[in-house]
Amino acid sequence: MFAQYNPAEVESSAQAFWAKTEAYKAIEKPGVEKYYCLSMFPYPSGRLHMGHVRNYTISDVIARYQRMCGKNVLQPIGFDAFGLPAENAAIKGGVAPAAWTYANMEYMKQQFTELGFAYDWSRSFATCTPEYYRWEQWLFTQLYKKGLVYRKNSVVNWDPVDNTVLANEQVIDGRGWRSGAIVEQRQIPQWFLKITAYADELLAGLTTLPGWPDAVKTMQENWIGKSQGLEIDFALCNGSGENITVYTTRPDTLYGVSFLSVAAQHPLALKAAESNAAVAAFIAEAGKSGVAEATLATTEKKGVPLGVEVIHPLTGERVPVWAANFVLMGYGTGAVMAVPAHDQRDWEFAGAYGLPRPVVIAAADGSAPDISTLAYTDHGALLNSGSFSGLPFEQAFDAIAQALSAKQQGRIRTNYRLRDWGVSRQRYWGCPIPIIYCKDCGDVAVPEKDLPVVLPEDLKPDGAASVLTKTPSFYECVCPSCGRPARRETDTFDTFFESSWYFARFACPDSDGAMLDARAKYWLPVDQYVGGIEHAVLHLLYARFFYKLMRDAGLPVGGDEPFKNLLCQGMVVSGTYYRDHHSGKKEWLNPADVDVVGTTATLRSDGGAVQIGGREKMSKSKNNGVDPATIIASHGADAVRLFMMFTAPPEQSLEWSEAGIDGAARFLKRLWRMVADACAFESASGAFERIEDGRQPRRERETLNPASLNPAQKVLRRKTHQTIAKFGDDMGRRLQFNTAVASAMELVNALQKFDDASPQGRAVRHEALSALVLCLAPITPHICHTLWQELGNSGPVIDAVWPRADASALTSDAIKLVVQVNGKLRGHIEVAVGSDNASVLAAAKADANVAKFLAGTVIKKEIVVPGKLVNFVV
Ligand code: ANZ
Ligand code: ZN
Repeated sequence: MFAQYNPAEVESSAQAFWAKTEAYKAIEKPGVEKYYCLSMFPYPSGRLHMGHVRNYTISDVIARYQRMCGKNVLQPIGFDAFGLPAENAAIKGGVAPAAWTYANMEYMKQQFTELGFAYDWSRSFATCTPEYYRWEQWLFTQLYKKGLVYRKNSVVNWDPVDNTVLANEQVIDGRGWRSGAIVEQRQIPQWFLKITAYADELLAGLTTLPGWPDAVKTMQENWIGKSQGLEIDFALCNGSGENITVYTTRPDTLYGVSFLSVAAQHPLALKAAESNAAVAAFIAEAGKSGVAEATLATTEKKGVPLGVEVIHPLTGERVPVWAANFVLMGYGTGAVMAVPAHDQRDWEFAGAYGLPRPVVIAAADGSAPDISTLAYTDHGALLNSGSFSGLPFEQAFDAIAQALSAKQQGRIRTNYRLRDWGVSRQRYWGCPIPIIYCKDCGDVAVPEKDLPVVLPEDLKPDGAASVLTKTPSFYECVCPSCGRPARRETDTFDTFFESSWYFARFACPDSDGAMLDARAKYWLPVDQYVGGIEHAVLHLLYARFFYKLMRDAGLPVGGDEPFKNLLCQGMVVSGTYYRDHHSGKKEWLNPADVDVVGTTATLRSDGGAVQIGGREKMSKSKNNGVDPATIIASHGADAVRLFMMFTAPPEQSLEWSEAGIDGAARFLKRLWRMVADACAFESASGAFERIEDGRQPRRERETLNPASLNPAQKVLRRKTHQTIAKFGDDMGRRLQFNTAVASAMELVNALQKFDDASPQGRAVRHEALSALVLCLAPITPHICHTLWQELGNSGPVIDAVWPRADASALTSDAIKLVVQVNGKLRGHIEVAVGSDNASVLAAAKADANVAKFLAGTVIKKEIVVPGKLVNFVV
């Protein structure tokens, strides 16, 4: 049994044991502290990639550590199973999306098992099952009743050839991915969730999350984008008594207004277009290009005068109104007071159309700032602003707000950049939106007793328009209110819907009387969430929003926030290799097929040279992905896991390297050998008999007696307890697993040098090996499962108690000495205080580097300066 380390054998036997004993099945235990550890669940694309492996290994290590610390751990996994790839596969290959999805899930489940992840599979589900999505339909109908759901027209990408709406990723260079037709922007009615009603709470909640990375909180804060400003009314000069209301965060610049700009879709622009061809043309052009907020700052500023004027509320001057391409209809009031001297966009616009740029804010030294090359956008004392001149920003803000409010031409307003969440998708493979359209009753939510609205799984999408719109058996229905024939909504939910609450459902996946039951109260919130930074905004914001919606629907969630601690792991990157193709394109070669020596790389198959590119995130486009399945087969899952945890701190990017994986495998082999040798030794020395037939050997060992240890034994024991302390801190508090592993490697090195067969020496070694196996168990669970048994323990290592450092062993009575050869520094050693000269000299000679310099020489003199140094004269 205890021959060579054979990862495949060790791993499959540990996995079989865990499966047989349902080792990771989580059961609610009132009174026992729970720990809910979760990774972002995968889309069932078919195969795991290294990014997945890293993500899931990190949370698995945390879950296993917490379990050994005595917590009642839940670590579930499932599949985010709706979405476009399944539909595309169905269009291409003629496979039903459901069949494709389930087959992929099976394969991925197998991969998860091979990696040894401690999942409670009894709680697993795919989000495409009616048992799951019925509850999000139910929540939607509740929100509909509360007025938190509404329908309005909104812009989509429209493919005029395929007659279908396209997702952003299906628009390539402005054309439909299948038809190649130029994509149009179309307004169609869509459903929205009023996330803006929760904007303030979503913002305030961020301050209650000390366990989240600051970067993520900042991104959410910016996305919500709260701003304090003023709405100001400018009266139209046409004597109609109408106003244009603008929103500004800089009322202090009011005297610098030289025109107003409104969005192309602003009612005033639309009205002007009726009698003004230039305005009409401008609106048509703006409609085609569509305004993405991200590109607003950089696009060329364009506009057209509307031929309308307004009156400045404080100076009474006439100000012209323009339509401008950088003003969004959906933000503020869709109208802006332009201050070209102090806003860069207005500065550019004024430059393009020859409009004045009056300066009204002073530079820091009180003089007028130079605005000849750029707008001056800092705050400062007011200039040329009537009675407000000289006031600093805050006072000017308040004074102007007051002056306008007295005239009933202005009011303070808070604005959010956050938009309501458009949840309609014109796609087949998603959760049906539970609404029925009745000619007589209007929009009717599907009553609870009729839920779920089941998505037919056997339809064949063809890429043109959602197949649901061509399936009368789906959309023909009866109005729940009046009983007359009606039509069902054929749009489905954005797939962010499913991922916004799956973590809560894991607490009670089989609850069929309610979306969540009392078990949710026990497990929620998630104690540790692990996932990619690409989800820092949308997924995490929607999940936080849903949590509050569920809370307000009276469901038993714990607290106000779903994820107590968040860890965003870094990317897995690897080298890229290519050859220049005659076509001018690069042919990317997989790193697994390339040999690299120094700075030259050759393709293994033909021996020819290849170019070395940069290190980049593993991706299909650069063909630099390494398939986890191959590496597990060649090195074992434990080596992959160890590599992932050792090579970099979790939030930094991790560079894939063959040498790194080899190193991890070598370390495990060494650990195995060391335990094997220790056990074999004890067997040979008669401490216990080794029984090969699998019965537990009798393992008697002298108990460790700390008081009786000699200096060298004390040093090793101290190292053992330092390692335990380091692991506890790194795994529990810092989540820096790489430094923990480094300390395990040091302990292995120290053990290798420890040559002491005395009974207490063996006891100290045994303690060190046991500590190593316990500490590494969360990271390399398979090998530790076997080694723990070999060390003579009866229960499985997953149920062992996390070791605690013995404080008395930590107090150092060891000191560091410098070792010299002929007066030159050659090494450092650590010895116990009070060690005699003989043992100090022995330790010095045993140091590898010192030994190198002593090899083949004759030592003429040995000098020991107690507490300081050793010098060999040769
Ligand atoms: C005058 C002004 C002077 C402005 C100045 C800025 C600097 P946040 O902070 O993001 O809320 N704005 C208002 N509505 C807009 C819209 N629909 N589309 C494009 N821009 C809009 O930004 C508020 C500022 O963005 C407002 O303050 C307004 O320009 C502009 F020296 O008003 B400001
Ligand atoms: Zn009706």
